[in-house]
Amino acid sequence: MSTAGKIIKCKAAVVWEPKKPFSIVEIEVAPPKAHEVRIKILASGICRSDDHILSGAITVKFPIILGHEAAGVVESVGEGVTSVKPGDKVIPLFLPQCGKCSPCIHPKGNLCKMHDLGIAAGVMSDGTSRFTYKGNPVHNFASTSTFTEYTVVHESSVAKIDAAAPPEKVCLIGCGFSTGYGAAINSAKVEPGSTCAIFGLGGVGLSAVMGCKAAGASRIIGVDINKDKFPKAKELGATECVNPLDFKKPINEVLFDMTDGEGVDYSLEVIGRTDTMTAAMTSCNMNYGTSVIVGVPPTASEITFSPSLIFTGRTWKGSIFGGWKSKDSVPRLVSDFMQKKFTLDPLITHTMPLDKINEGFELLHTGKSIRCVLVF
Ligand code: COD
Ligand code: ZN
Ligand code: ZN
Repeated sequence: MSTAGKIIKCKAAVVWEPKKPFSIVEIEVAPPKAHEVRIKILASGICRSDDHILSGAITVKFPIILGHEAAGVVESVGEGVTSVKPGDKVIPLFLPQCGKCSPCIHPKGNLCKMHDLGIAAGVMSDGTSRFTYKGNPVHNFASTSTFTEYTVVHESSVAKIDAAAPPEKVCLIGCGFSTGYGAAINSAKVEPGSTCAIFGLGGVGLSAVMGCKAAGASRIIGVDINKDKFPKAKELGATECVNPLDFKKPINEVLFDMTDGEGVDYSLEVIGRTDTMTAAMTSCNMNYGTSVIVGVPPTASEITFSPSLIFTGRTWKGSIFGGWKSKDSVPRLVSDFMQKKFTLDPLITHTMPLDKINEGFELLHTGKSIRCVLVF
């Protein structure tokens, strides 16, 4: 029996307030309105950004359904939707691409004005949520909300992908993989023969390592305070790994020592801390080095630094979703994966059902997982 046009009751992981675990409850998911798409989620990865909400580092409105790195199948579409149809395999996009706003039109832009990052309104464009619990609204997250069996997104927040793509793997293209890989290729624009330093070797940092390798870097130095991350980083292309805790001097000085006093050509901060953002910037060559902030900064954080660090020629920039225009690029990245141009398997360390989501976050907290994928 078709569910189109009807309310769907399904299981979801709801967070009621910060620093509290997820509760698995039955929610109601309203049908998609005009230009909206209801998706049956098949797999969703657990990303550090979800944890930033739980810890309170990023502020949102509660109750909320988190999750933004998923793959699924379109269940039904609202009026006027043309880019996807029921049955299509899709990836929800936490960074939309409306195709009409100035960053969407500009060839170098990707931060579509329809995004809900930072602002965290937690509602659809008409100001309401499609989720309710016992009749009371539950907020959505990052235009996606994927820790639920069904979600509703705007048409600009969903991309159709190859029907044969394995959802439990390509879900990582919805955030972690594309963010790290694109930060190296599109944002840093890593060049062949260059030296790179990647600060933070989680799922996003390891994807940045893969991006540096694909771009032809000769030296890729992984930096992490958890040495257990080093073997995988080396498997994926890091030529050396260093633990800042093993040194008395600051890590930027260590990296200068390792590069004959030159500093690295490219550094990427993939942790989300202000101290490591500054350390990464000061680790790159003072004249032609480029440093990219990939990690999500804590809400309302600030950095104080000497302008002379930039005056000498360094470039300090940031990137969201690896600089990719999401709706155009995600299907292409999935095709590249299907053609084995890169691998996702080493990033997926754990797979479990939605019911075990709190265990999945525990693995992230204890540093035991790279990516834990929830399968539905
Ligand atoms: N020095 C060195 N390494 C450190 C330090 C430190 N002081 N502190 C932590 N680390 C290491 C950890 O040991 C860990 O290995 C790594 O840094 C961080 O990895 P994870 O697994 O916690 O995180 P990731 O890789 O899943 O994600 C990190 C980001 C910060 C990039 C994350 O927030 C993210 O996915 N951002 C995506 C960008 C974005 O735009 N998101 C918006 C979606 S809502
Ligand atoms: Zn993410
Ligand atoms: Zn746009």
